[in-house]
Amino acid sequence: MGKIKKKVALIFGITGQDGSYLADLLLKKNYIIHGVRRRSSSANTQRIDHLFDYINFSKKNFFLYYGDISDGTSTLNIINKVKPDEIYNLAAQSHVRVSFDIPEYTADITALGTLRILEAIRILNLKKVKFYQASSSEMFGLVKNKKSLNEKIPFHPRSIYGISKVFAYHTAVHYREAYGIFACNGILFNHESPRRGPTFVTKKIVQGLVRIKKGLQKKITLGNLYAVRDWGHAKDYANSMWKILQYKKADDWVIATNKEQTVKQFVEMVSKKLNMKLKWKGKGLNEKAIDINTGKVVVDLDEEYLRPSEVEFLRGDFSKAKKKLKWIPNISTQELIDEMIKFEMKKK
Ligand code: NAP
Ligand code: G4F
Repeated sequence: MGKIKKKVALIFGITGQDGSYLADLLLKKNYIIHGVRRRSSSANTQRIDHLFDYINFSKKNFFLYYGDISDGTSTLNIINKVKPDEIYNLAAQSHVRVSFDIPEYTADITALGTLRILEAIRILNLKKVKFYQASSSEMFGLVKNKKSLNEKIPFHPRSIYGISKVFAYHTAVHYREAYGIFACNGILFNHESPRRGPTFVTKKIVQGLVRIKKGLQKKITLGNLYAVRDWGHAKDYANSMWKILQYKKADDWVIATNKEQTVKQFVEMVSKKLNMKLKWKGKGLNEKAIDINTGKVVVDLDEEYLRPSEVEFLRGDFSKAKKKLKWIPNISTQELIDEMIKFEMKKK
């Protein structure tokens, strides 16, 4: 009997939150993993450094390349060298607020970067490769009815990030229809973890309140407290990415929990777990939370964190993924918060 050939995955964005969970998962599934990292002046591999405990260098199951999806030639060269079975495009300028400050750069990476990868697949004539595009609930944008959003709801993006993701989404659909490439979109709602970047709201809240509890910080300053999000765990969502590429046909999928919280409710869930009793007072930008035990302001607001246009409501209907992919979220928002708090508590 011949040896079963190991699957080869190429991950753009392996150093990010999702890339690191996906790498964990695929290593457990016995894949050979190739990842693309950007050159940076300080370390950007913290989220994958732990992998070196699992990597078996003699079996050659993990490789990193310097690359950047703004650079079409090197992107094509890496894909040509690796000739993967599966490509996951998780690379992006992924911060919505920042996309208002650097719109042109965001479009170059988040929109055109996807095009560069798909063009490379087409030019190299890689007929069998499966491609995953990290699409986003941010594409829904301005939602008319506050109901759960599924794959049929039209997009109305509210930021250049969202617009770039819509471009990338349609580019993946186009390469599927025009060239027969197995290109899929995972339309993922917000997902968080201890590995979340520090300027996303959940991490900012958990990290900030834990530091206040430890006496290392006085308060956190937020923006819109009333935005509604559907927050899942990145580990569950990485599993959905893999399932999407294992499905018999290329398609587009909403991945969510179908539960909602406001930013303010998230603050309350975290503070409750930390035994901090909060009292809210004031309105608009003057709204504040006071720690009843200390009488000190622990949350205040600043317009710096507001967006010129906001996505007010996101809750996803993942019934298609549940039915066809047999995917469901396993980790609740409370469990997510508990894990994020535990991680921050351990920090010195
Ligand atoms: P993240 O933590 O910000 O990771 C983004 C990754 O992209 C990092 O590895 C980053 O490298 C890399 N990257 C950025 N610019 C690049 C470039 N020019 N060339 C190559 N790589 C580049 O984001 P995430 O939360 O893991 O999200 C993964 C993907 O899913 C992103 O595309 C995001 O837009 C999308 N998404 C995320 C969510 C969510 O809630 N997390 C929801 C829907 C969709 P460095 O480490 O060097 O910065
Ligand atoms: O944590 P956020 O920055 O995430 P946002 O904008 O929803 O984007 C994330 O999820 C998208 C999926 O829907 C991804 F595509 C995207 O890559 C990213 O991962 O903000 C969440 C909400 C927003 O409504 C924001 O206005 O929290 C509100 N918010 C309130 N105060 C804040 C803050 N957001 C941030 N980042 N910082 C604040 O101080």
